Amino acid sequence: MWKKMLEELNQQGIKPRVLIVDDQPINIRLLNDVFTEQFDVLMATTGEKALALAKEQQPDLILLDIIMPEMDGYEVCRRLKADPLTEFIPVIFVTAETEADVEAYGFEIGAVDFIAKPINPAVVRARAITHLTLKLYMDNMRNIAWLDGLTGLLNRRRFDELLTKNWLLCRREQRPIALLMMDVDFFKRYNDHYGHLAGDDCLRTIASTLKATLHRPADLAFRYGGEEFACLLPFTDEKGAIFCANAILEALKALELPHATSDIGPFVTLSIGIAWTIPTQAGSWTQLLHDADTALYQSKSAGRNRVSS
Ligand code: GH3
Ligand code: MG
Ligand code: MG
Ligand code: MG
Repeated sequence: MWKKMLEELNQQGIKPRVLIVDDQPINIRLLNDVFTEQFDVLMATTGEKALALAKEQQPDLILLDIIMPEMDGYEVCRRLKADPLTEFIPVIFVTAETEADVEAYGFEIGAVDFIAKPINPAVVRARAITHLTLKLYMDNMRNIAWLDGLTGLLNRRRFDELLTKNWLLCRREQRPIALLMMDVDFFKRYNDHYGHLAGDDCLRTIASTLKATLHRPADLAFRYGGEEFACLLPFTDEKGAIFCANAILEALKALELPHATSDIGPFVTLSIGIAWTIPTQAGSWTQLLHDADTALYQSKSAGRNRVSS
């Protein structure tokens, strides 16, 4: 069953990506021979390089050696699992260390499997394909649960989860966190004038504008509800948040999307509210949400198409 799924992917011209990490080139070569035909193979001989490649190339699977000079496989695995950009990539340890407590520890820090060296090519392939398939199923599930169907942005459910998560992260590191709340101006009239399908298209265009405008990998864009959007900017203070908000308004302005019935037209515009803080032990993220809402309301009442904080 697993094997069939990989064959189907290959037939569609899709090669899943596997990252092989080992300090010994000979081991990499052996594993490469196992995967090269049906997979897109990436290789790293140090932990540092592995982490950088994983972030950049988003492999579907990582085969990880444990004993390596400088950063060992355990540390690589811990860091992969701690980073939101790599936490869902399955890690399989490939190692000559076959003691049960070593194996148990590997599972504890987030590995999905263990393969003993010297490797048996058929076993490695079978296990890799099994985990790969599970990963692809999980990706689908996460997409259904977390993405908004219309715009492809993260949805409100994911907003709630990531707001809490990033709040705690910024509190731990005593770094600022900023939130932008956005609402399309006179959007009811847009629908009334251009029709609901055109309204949907407009929301999709705004969503891609948000995505294209945010540059840091940690920045997150959401469809908060109907014609409301949010951007969560960890490690960002007021200055950074104002910069992002203005960049969003500028990018939208440059598109010149017609809105003939807007009081401040003739183009589609947004109102934005900004809030930011350095989270404290006593504080809560609900205050951030409340402050961003208040600021958004200010932008609306001050004439729309503007940023308030
Ligand atoms: P304001 O400038 O004060 O924000 O005015 P507004 O008309 O944008 O605000 P209001 O809340 O009255 O209207 C929001 C509109 O957004 C009404 C609703 O039909 C529309 N809307 C919400 N979700 C969707 C959607 O998924 N697709 C489309 N086409 N329209 C949507
Ligand atoms: Mg080694
Ligand atoms: Mg609204
Ligand atoms: Mg609106």
